[in-house]
Amino acid sequence: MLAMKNLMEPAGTMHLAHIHQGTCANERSGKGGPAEYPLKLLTTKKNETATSTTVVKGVTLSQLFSGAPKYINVHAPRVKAVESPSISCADLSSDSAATSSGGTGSSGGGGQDGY
Ligand SMILES: [Cu+2]
Repeated sequence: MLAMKNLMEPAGTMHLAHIHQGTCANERSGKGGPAEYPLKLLTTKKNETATSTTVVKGVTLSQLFSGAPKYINVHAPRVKAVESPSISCADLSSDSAATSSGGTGSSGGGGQDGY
């Protein structure tokens, strides 16, 4: 689940959000990686928050938090049919995972990742 707050904009504003390849540092320098997994649109509510819950298919939580770097990117409101700039970014790394410590191997089997 993705939660945003203090969005200074009218209620009903919609934001695209994706999991991208790369890091937030890449994104800030204008070299963000391509979107890898789309997340549900975020729509701002009257209290300036927005949340969305997306089930990302075909990948486990541990796979998202390991391997090649990825980051969650929330975009500014879309103006045209192009990707708008990032307004919020969070790196997905094993350091930030709320899961228990573990090895780096991923066996491809069905994990028991908590969510
Ligand atoms: Cu994106």
